Amino acid sequence: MKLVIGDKNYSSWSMRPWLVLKHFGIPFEERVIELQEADSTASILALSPSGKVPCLITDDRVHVWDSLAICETLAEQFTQHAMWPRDAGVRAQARSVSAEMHSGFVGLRSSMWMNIRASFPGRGATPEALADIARVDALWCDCLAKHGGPFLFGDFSIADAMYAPVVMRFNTWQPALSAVASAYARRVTELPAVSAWIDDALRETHRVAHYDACA
Ligand SMILES: N[C@@H](CCC(=O)N[C@@H](CS)C(=O)NCC(=O)O)C(=O)O
Repeated sequence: MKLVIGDKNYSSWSMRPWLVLKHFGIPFEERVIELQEADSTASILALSPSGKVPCLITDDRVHVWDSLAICETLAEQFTQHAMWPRDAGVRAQARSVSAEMHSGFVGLRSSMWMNIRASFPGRGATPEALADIARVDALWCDCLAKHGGPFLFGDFSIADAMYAPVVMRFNTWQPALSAVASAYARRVTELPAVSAWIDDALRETHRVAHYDACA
């Protein structure tokens, strides 16, 4: 099984299925394509029909693109792992918060992009980003209160993987968060799979100038 991803420093969508594979100990090969270079699109298109990363290529040559579709496919294939909560009602809630992340939070995503190596404290705080951050904070607090932590639905699940890139954004841009949300962000950052992704991002040498600059 091969996972095609972008730079670990910048590619927020790539981080999600990579974490699921790593956290649950599923062996896979990774292929990193450096983003925003002249040949990036052609290199991605050779492996991913959408022209986007991530894309999972399974042994039988099935291509699964889009981070949430990959996570769903992994959950279906590796049922021995509770990638989604086992309880149907809780699973529905976990799917809802994951889908909310997947299709929303445009204000946050556009003003506070993922750049693990960078530190831009207090920047990017547009009204749209702040409204999204307030919703993320409330959603995390609600899940942690209802399910008792340490992760959104108890044990680490796809829902946490979906929000891990948001944690990376918060580490870089450092918006004000509630104590509960800050503690959750710290727990996610310290997870072995997340630490491994961060270490790899710190070692990368490829740079995308416009993501490294903050006006
Ligand atoms: N909804 C998609 C989004 C994928 C996406 O936008 N990936 C970006 C990198 S993080 C990409 O492939 N960019 C390459 C390009 O636009 O050329 C997913 O969840 O996988």
